[in-house]
Parts: sequence; C-alpha cells; structure tokens
Amino acid sequence: MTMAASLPVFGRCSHAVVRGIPDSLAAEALRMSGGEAVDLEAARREHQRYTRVLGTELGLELRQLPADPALPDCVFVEDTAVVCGDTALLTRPGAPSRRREVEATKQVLNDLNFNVVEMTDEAATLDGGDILFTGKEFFVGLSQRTNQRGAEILADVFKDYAVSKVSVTGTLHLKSYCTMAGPELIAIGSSEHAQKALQIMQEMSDHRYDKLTLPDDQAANCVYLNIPNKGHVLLHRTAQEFPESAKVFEKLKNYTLIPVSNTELAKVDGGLTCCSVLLNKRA
Ligand code: M3B
Repeated sequence: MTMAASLPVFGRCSHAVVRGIPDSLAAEALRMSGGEAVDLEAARREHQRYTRVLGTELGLELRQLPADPALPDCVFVEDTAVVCGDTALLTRPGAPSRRREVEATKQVLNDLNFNVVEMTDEAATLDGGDILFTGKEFFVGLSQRTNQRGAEILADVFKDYAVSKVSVTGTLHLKSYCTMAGPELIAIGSSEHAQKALQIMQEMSDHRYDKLTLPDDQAANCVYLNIPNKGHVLLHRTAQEFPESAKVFEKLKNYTLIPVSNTELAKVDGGLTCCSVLLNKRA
C-alpha cells in the first residue's frame, strides 16, 4: 500500500524555544522610544504564563534557554531564526548588540537536527520579526533591522516558496502590526502604516487571504497554533490591555482563545510572537 505524503498542517508545532529575561533588559534592551520603566518581576510573571501556555496547556515540548545578561534583548528569540519545514535559517540581526543571541538558538536547532543555515554575509541583516510566513509564501519586511540582502538570502534558502518584500514604516518590524491568525487569515492592525502594508502584500500575492482587522496594531501580533485534538488555537493580547481588539478575537468561531498579557515586554517593543521560535519535528 502506498500512502500519500500528508500536507503540512498550518500552525502545527511540536516544540517551542523560549529564553529567559535577563536583569539587563530593564535598562539596556533596545527600544524605539523611551517611556515607562519595565517591571522585571511582572515581565517574568507574564513570560512564565506565556511559557506555561505553550508547554503545559498546549503540550509543546519546551526548550528553555537561559537568559544571558550580556544580551539584554535575548528573550526575543523569534528574531534569531526563521524555521520552515526541516530548514532553519539563523539570522544576522540588524542591531549589532543582538548578533550573539543567535549562538544559543543555533545550538538548540542543531540538537533538534534541523538543517541549519547561517547568514554569514556581512552585508545582510534580518530579524525574524520581519518574516511573515503564510503557509503559502513569505513576506519579508524591509525595516530598520532587515535589508535587501537579508531578504535575498532568505529567498535563496526557502526556494520552494515565493518571497515578496514589503516596506515597514511607522514601527520596528513587519510583525509589529500583522501576523497569521489562522490558515489564510491575516491579522492586521488599523493604522495607516499597517493597512498600507497589507494592501501591498495583497497586490504582490497570487493567493487570497481573509483578514482579521484589529483596532490596535499591537494586538495584531498574535500566535496561531493548530494543536491535535484542539484545532485552532490563538494566543492574543488581553481585554485589559486592548478591550476593542479583544472583542474582535472573541468573535472567532471554532477557536480556543487564550488571552496572554504582555504589558512589560511591550515597553521594549516585544510582542507575543517575539518570545518563541515554534518548530515542528514530525516523528
Ligand atoms: C522585538 C524585539 C524588541 C527588541 C519581535 C515582532 C513584532 C511586536 N527590544 N522582536 N520579533 N518583533 O513584535
């Protein structure tokens, strides 16, 4: 008997890589603009809940990397790798102070037997927060952190997929105002910058996506997973943080919705996707 190779299920994951929050985050993490001080204890509480949701509630196998005080932004592991199928592209983060964050991610991805590719070109920069994988194609945000050369390398590595570039304005990363909220469903913020980016992505794409418009750009950064026996699962920002956006999420049918607050890391431009690298190691 022959069996058809099964198509990958969008959002299916077996493992999550997370990393601790160093004390140095409070004073030294990069931020777009000054503002309120980070309450480290509250940040760690929120991060612990995020980690428990992925590990305990959703059953993903966790790889928890220790915080490195020399790397104030190290909790934002998403920026260090782009993983699709069995291939992991280690990034060259746009901020020089973040380059060494990649080392710990490299080790864990090697341990998990991914086909690990490094971005060695010194002209290239790329942060994972600028990479939107829709299941059908990649969009790469050209931003303060990700450049043309970085985008070209990503396109070379993931040859099976179309890769389109979109300018990121008004914020740090492409995923600061859009993520996937389900298969073929793009969560998008309401700001002019976000709407413009969506319009460009739609024009460049051969696919049609549905959209979930959130009143708040920050709320458009959510984490979609497809969990066996649970189906569609979405981690999204809480009603306390973004009441109007929470109402939009609450209207989704056939979803397990998991509100996760992220008030502290948001002060240093971090969202929900930033704090994990999601992997699928099939048996
Ligand atoms: C944020 C890094 C902040 C550094 C993530 C994606 C969008 C809202 N201080 N990194 N990947 N950004 O998040």
